[in-house]
Amino acid sequence: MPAPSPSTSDAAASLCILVVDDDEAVRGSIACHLDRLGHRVIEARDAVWALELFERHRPDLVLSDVEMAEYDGCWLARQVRERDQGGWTPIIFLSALTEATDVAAGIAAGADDYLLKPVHPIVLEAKLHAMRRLCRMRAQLQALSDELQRANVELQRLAWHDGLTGLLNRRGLDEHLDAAIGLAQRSGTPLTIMLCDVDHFKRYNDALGHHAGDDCLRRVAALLKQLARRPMDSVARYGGEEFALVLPDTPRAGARTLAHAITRVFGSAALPHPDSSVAAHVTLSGGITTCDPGTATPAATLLQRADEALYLAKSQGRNRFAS
Ligand code: GH3
Ligand code: MG
Ligand code: MG
Ligand code: MG
Ligand code: MG
Repeated sequence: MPAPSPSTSDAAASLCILVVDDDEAVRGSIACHLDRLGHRVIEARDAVWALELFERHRPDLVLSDVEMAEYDGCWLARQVRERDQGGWTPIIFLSALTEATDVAAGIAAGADDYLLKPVHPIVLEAKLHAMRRLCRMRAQLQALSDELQRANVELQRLAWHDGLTGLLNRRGLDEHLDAAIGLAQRSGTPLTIMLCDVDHFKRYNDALGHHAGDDCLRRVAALLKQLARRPMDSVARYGGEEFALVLPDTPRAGARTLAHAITRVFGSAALPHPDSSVAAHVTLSGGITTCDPGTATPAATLLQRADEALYLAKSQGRNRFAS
């Protein structure tokens, strides 16, 4: 009866197979058979040498004897599994030990299959195909899991960022602010929060339309990003036309300097505003609060203080910062 042939895709690629046996005749005969099937064979007559070859060639599969002088096949399987982290090299034991406990010990050591010697070439070939199929499924699972991980990263980016401006959104700000407060406490440095609100933005929309309003918010976001440009600074879209700046290691004087810079840059960037009571260009009002080193202030309290200061800046005439 002819041997059942495996599917063509299973039979297609040749494998690199590490054959380990202290009996030269057995090893030679297996190697010869695998060679005839078109596989690349590397041979070792003891477990230590096999491990060396494993690390050097990273074979697709290990076919190993169990009983060998000094270190046995179980030792080899354990070493291979330790070095296989994140991957999986199939290991098939070929052994003359027939006790059920020998089989169990071989599998426990890390082997995927355990065949009794002498193994029929057709059985060996069928086992190779089964292992190859498992490896392919494993690779597919790995690819799926990588894709899932990438999708999760993208999902988190979307969940934390604002679609219009690309800045952190409110949820991203909350996460970020908690981390910044913790870091400020641990490092004993002052943390400043600034809330900026576009003045008379409703009138801007009414005069130029919502599309122009969106463009304006993108320009405002880009300018704020340029101004708060230290790697640890972050800028978020807090709400419609409100932005929050989280400025680690920034004392009150540093915050005032940045506030002046913001007012100056918006004056010189001259985003025209056709209907503002403040200036002929887009202006911002801002509220500043600084958390002194060593004080533990919750995020909600800091945001509330910044909001109160912003309200003050608005009531004092806009286009200014208050703290
Ligand atoms: P104030 O100087 O007191 O801040 O006045 P204001 O008009 O800026 O404030 P108000 O809260 O009355 O109006 C905010 C406006 O911002 C109204 C709203 O339509 C607009 N807005 C909020 N989000 C967006 C957005 O994503 N795109 C556009 N184009 N407009 C937005
Ligand atoms: Mg042996
Ligand atoms: Mg507002
Ligand atoms: Mg406003
Ligand atoms: Mg308002």
